[in-house]
Amino acid sequence: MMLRVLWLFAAFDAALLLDTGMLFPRESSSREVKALNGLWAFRADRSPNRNQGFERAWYKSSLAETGPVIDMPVPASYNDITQDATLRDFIGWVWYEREVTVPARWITDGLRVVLRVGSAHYYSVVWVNGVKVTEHEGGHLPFEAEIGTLLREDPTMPCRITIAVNNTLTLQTLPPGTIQYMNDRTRYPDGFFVQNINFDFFNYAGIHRPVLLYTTPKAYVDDITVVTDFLDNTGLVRYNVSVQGASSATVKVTLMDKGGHCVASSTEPSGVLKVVDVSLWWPYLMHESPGYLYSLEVTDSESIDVYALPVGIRTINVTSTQFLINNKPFYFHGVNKHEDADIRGKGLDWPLVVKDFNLIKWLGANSFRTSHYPYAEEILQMCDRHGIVVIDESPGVGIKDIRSFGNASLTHHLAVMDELVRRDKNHPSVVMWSVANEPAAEMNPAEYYFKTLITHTKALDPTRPVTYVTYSNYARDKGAPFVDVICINSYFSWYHDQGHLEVIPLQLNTQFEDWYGKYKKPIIQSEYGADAVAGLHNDPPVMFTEEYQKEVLQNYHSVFDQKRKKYVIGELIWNFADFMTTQGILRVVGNKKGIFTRQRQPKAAAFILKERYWRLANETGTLPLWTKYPCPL
Ligand code: GCB
Repeated sequence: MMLRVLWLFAAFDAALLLDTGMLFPRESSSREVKALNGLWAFRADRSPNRNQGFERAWYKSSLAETGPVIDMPVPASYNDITQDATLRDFIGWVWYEREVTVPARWITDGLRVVLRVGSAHYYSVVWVNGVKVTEHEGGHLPFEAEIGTLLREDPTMPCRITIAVNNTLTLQTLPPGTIQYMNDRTRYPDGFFVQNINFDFFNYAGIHRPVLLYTTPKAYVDDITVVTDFLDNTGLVRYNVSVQGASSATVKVTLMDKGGHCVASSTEPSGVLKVVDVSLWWPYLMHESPGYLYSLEVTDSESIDVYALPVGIRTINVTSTQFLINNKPFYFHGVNKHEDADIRGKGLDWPLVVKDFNLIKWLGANSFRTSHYPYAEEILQMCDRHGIVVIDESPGVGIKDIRSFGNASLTHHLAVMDELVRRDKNHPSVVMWSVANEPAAEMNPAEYYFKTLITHTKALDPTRPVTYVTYSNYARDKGAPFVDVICINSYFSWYHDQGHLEVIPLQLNTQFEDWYGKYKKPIIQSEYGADAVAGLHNDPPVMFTEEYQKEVLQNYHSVFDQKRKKYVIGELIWNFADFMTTQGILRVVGNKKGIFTRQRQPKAAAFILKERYWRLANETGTLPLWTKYPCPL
């Protein structure tokens, strides 16, 4: 037991490299949250250099005074909201604005008032009443600014929030991209340019996640980190709390079970809580009651601020052939997703989120990868509660150009990993970090790049394995020596050997034997699949029909079944649902490799996978009680 506790302490020292917190805003007896979702005024800066908004300081007055504005819902991508193709494909600065009146007590009571943007794609600048309060590089992750002093300057004035967002990608952004000007005036009009990207999803832009105002007292809980373990029946919750603005560093922490009973408590800012008769956090289909969450209630010494963090107690370990959750082998039978839907693009949408979880559970899937960027925190909270296991991926997708392996790129990538780990470190559902998808890992600079990135991520969080997802040749992959788990994408009989389904078993077998033979690490088939246009049929199968997609899957499955007894620890279908991409001759109104359509209706492949996943669950897990009764989900 003592050794375990020491190990937990060691884990923490490294995690403390992150200094300020990014706790999800939660209401409590000391905190209020006000959502600024709904309609905002919106204006795209269509000036030739896209810079008129800054030159004329659009943030200094109401946006409507600067020129024509339209209604824009938040959260949502702006691209598919209007009938205007030039706004759909717009590149450059767009401006959002709305006014908000805050309760007088927020000002008179001397509270901290924080403005938080869940995510905006890609570069954002924020002003409050014309004063710049923050800027942030990168989509997919939250950023904040404390704005209380600005509100106090004139409490009678409604507060005007202006957010400028720019979706321009460069060789140093994540994902990378380039702007290409077309200078041949016989073929392109003056000023014509395109944005080139190396990733296969539509580059949706705008304010994608909720914008919130929240309050805390002046002395407040800034960050909490938990790392969990257990020994026999005793759970161990090693925690570290940082409080800002208080004279004394003492805190009160109380761990409550689901029934609201206190199971452990302490008055130290860091320590280990022991939980007798622990209820562990288990994945869906691995236990009768998956997703068990305790609540860690934290207050500062004077009980002025109160924050409650959900905590799942579980362990993760990786051997050369297995992925262990709570010391039991876990087999990923899951999906890759996208944040993507009709009209709202990448905007967070609760009906869609809940529908997707119902489909995941219907399918018998126990996991997903957040391909190819961090998903909304609200989605990870659902995973915690439902026991859906997550491989949490950074936006490191499309790193193909050698200039994207330079110092500036690496520095930004390290900063993004800091932000990602800081945001998601406490989610029990998150079991592994993926630092990138399909980088050009055969290039020489990839070795230093991935060694640095993976070492850094492990220092941030020594409790979770780290991987990146590869598509390169096993012998030339420069980053594979540094990962804990090998994740491989392959598309046999799709991007090559078209129409030859019969080559899949041989090629897949070779793939697994080569990679395992060289690295002796467990392998996840992190992508495989085929496009199928829903309703298109042909037998014998032909590419793009539902029959072909089905047979691709079945051919892969026969090999998975041999190898999962050895070192293959998971299979994730590409993709959960059809999704939008840029236009191109390989895409039929988007990528059609979904087993569900974009509107979430099943194709034939969904039933194949459902049958398989439930069979795997029956073999490897414990089905929840409700599956034993004729009770529909
Ligand atoms: C891949 C990529 C994914 C693509 C997929 C495809 O390897 O990781 O982003 O969408 O292939 O369908 O080509």
